[in-house]
Amino acid sequence: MRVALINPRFRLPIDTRTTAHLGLAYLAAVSERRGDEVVIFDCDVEQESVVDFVQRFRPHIVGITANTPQVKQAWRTAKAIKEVYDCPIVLGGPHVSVLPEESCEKPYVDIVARGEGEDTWIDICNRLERYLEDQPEFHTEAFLHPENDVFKDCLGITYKTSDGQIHNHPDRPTIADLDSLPFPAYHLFKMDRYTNLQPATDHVDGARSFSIMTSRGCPYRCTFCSQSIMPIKWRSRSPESVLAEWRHLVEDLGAQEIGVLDDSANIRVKRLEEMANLIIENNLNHVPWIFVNGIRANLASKELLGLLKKAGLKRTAFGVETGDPEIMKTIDKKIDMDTIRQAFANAKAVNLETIGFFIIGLPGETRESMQRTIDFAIELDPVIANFSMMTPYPGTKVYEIVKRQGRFLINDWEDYVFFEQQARYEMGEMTAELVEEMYRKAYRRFYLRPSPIIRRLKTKDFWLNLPRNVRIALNTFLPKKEKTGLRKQMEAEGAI
Ligand code: B12
Ligand code: SF4
Repeated sequence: MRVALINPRFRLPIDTRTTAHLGLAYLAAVSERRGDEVVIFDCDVEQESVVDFVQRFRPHIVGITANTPQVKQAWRTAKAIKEVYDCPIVLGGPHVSVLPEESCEKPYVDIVARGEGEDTWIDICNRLERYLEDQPEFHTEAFLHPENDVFKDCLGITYKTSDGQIHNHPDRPTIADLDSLPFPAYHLFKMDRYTNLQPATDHVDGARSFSIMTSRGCPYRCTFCSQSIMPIKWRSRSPESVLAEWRHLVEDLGAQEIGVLDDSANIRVKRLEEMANLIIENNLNHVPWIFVNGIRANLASKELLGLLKKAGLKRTAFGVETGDPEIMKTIDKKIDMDTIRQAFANAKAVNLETIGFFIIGLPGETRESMQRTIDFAIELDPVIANFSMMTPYPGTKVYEIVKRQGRFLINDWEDYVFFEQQARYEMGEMTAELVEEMYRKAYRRFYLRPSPIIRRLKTKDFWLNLPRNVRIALNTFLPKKEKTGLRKQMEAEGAI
């Protein structure tokens, strides 16, 4: 079959980096293994319109990915396609996994695949192919007719039959053996149109920067995190499987930098040690790599980090979240400040660069607690401090807390991004003004110190991408107008 996998256009208000979508790369790989002709159409880098593409390629099925800020664009994309061309349209990804009915209610969305997608996607494609075997012409309406019952027993989907009924099938078990998955289909991306995900190496173009996932899911349940509600339990690949992909990235694709995207890569320390030893023994440690997401600080001993450094690790991130011990207890991170201090000290002792992820505006915060977060960031002094505006994603505990005790200042999924200066909710004494002030202060206090400025000015990337970097700096440091317009409009609509 001809299969189209689409990343809907969604550029963040800040000038974010553009990278190949690993979820689509996996779906494409399993489709190719099924024998399909696959095109990944990433609207962020394509010049052709998605409608022109679909009319030209005439896919038998279209899959569209959607996180929360992307979902409306996913709907627009689905609508535009359905208006000119009839085929089943399937949505997947973090947002629709949590709110499947919301998308299925749209007349132009047929199926939502929840959670991990590979097996569900192949199951859907197999059923479609069987159906098409004796159909001269395809009509969604006939395909999804309740009498056909094409999706009977198909796990992990929410879908709409042509009588308008929405059916919610049970979750699909997660893939038990991650080693059974093929490598992500990077050959289907126009790699030269991407940037590197999180530059650790000074100036590597996107065509030479790849992502890898060595484990999936996360056993923790932090109150603010979307990952904690994905129906995905923590599983890992064998060190041998990771090594084989690592070799492929370095030797076949010419990777000059690798980003490890795991949510919690160091849950099983022994596995990571074996992985590191294999990378060293196979002389693949000359390519620098980074932990893009936080690794668990409680499992980051000096010995482990030293070994990873030998294996080529250049930088690691830690999810610190807050500098306030009381707030820390409320977010279910299951970590304390001294453990975090020790993890940063361990990383620095073995000469690893560090990133700290911090959140401003968690439920219950005060001016003092947010100040403690800023002070803690300065004390830890990572190379990159990433302050996010607390954004309550649907399904998370924080979302429920705000719904009960606070008031949202956003009612549009497209605003669910966390690097903007606008507060996303208010609660008790935590006003938007206060959170926005502290958010700006965090960036100013952290970055307008001599050491981060000198560090940045010394990079080649800074000078090569000067206009972009100046734009980001201005966006970050200059105060923006408060969203009074939106608030007024929402008040008028009775939304807050
Ligand atoms: C790398 C990453 C990024 C990168 C690159 C994104 C990219 N091009 O893929 C960058 C830094 C750009 C990024 C940005 C953002 N990200 Co991000 N990101 C991630 C991260 C860490 C890994 C993504 C990944 O590759 N996963 C691995 C693949 C295999 O999983 P997947 O993409 O989810 O796909 C699987 C399933 O979801 C499903 N599936 C997905 N799409 C489809 C489509 C179909 C048809 C089907 C059948 C199935 C299916 O099947 C796939 C295979 O199993 C995730 C956390 C995570 N562990 O997933 C957060 C995550 C996806 N990001 C998140 C967020 C919030 C953002 C931002 C909004 C943050 C911001 N700046 O405000 C932006 C949005 C940017 C944008 N333009 O869309 C949230 C999403 C929450 C939500 N409710 O939507 C996550 C879950 C992090 C979290 N813990 O909260 N992100
Ligand atoms: S923040 Fe990190 S540790 Fe917590 S649930 Fe999310 S991925 Fe897991």
